[in-house]
Amino acid sequence: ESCPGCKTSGGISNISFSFRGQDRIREAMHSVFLFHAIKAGLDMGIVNAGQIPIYNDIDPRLRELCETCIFNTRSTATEELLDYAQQLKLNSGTGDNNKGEKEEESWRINTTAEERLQYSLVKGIDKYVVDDMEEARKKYSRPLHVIEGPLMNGMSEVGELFGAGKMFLPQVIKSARVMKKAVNYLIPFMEEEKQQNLKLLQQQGNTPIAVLNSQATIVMATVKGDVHDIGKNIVGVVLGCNNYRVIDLGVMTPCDKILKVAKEENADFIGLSGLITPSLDEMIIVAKEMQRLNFNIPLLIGGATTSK
Ligand code: B12
Repeated sequence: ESCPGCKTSGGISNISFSFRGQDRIREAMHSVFLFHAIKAGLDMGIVNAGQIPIYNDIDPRLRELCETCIFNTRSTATEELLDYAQQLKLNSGTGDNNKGEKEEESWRINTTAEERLQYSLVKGIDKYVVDDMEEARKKYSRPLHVIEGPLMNGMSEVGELFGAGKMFLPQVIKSARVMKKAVNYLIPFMEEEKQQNLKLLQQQGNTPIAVLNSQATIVMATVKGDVHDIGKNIVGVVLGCNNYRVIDLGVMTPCDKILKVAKEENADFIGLSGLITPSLDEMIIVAKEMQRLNFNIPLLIGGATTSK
C-alpha cells in the first residue's frame, strides 16, 4: 500500500534453514509458507520446484506445526516442531526421512490403473505412466475413453488443487508433462483405429483417393495469450484419427495468423482452444474478424473456460 507498483520476491528456503539436513520438515515448511504467502500477495518465490510437497499431502500434524511456527501462534511452537523433527530422525534413522523406496512404491499396491494414473498426474510422476496406460487401455473399448476417464479426472484434480492454491505452478508443469506422455502413448493406438475405419470405408466402396479427397480441413490454435495446449492436441489427434486434415498452429496464436492460414489452406472449420478467462475475449475477436472478412465457415471453440 505504501509502495504501489512494488513487487515482492524472496528465497523461500531461508525460513527453514535451521532444519538443514531434514528435508521433509523443510519442504513442508516451504509448501505451507507459499500457500499462505501467495494468498497474502507474494509475487515471486525462489524455490526448488522439484521439492515442494502438495499442501494437502503433508502430514496434518506437521502441517499444523509448520503453520503454528510460521505464524508464531503458540509460544511452544518451535519446541513442538523440534520434537517432531527429532522423532522423525529417530524413526528414519537418517534424519532426512526421505520416504525411501518402500514407501514410495506403496501407492501402487492394491490400486487400480485408474487410481495409479490419477496419482501419477497429481504427483507429476512419469515413471510408471506407460505401464499404467497399457493396463488402462486394455480395460477400455477405445483409447479415447482412457483420456476422457482417468486422465481427465487426474487433470481436474490438479486444476482444483491449483485453483485452491494447494499446488503451485512448477508442480502443475510436472503434471502436464505426465499428461502429455500418457496421451502420446495412446497416439499409435488411435492411429490404428483410424486405419481400421479407413478399411471399413473402403469395404463400403470408397477408394482410398476418394476417402482422402473427402477429408475436411480444420485449422486449430490456442488463442493469443494462452499457453495451454494439452486439450487442443487431444482434439487434433481425435480429428486426425477421424480423417480430418488438421493444421495445428500451436499456442499463443494471433487472430491474423489463424485467419491467414485458414484462407490459404481453404479450411472447412476453425478450432480455437482457450483455458484462461481472457481467452474468451480473444475468441470473440476472432469470431468478429471472421464476420468482418466474410469467413463463412464454422468456428469451434473449446477448453475449460468455454464449458463453464
Ligand atoms: C495443465 C495446466 C497448466 C499447464 C499447461 C501445460 C500445457 N502445455 O498445456 C501450465 C502449468 C503451463 C499452466 C499455466 C497456467 N495456467 Co493452467 N491449468 C492447467 C490445468 C491444471 C489442466 C489443463 C488441462 O490440460 N486439462 C486437460 C485437457 C485435456 O482438458 P481441456 O484443455 O479442457 O481440453 C478438453 C476440452 O476442453 C476440449 N477442448 C480443448 N480445446 C478445444 C478446442 C476445440 C476446438 C474443441 C472443439 C474442444 C476443445 O477437448 C479436450 C478433451 O476433452 C487447468 C485446470 C483445469 N481443470 O482445466 C489449469 C487452468 C486452466 N490454468 C489456470 C491458470 C490461471 C494458469 C496460469 C495463468 C497460471 C499462472 N499464474 O501463470 C498459466 C497460464 C499462462 C497463459 N498465459 O496461458 C486456470 C485458469 C483460470 C481462468 N479461468 O482463467 C485453471 C483453470 C486452473 C485453476 N483452477 O485456476 N496451466
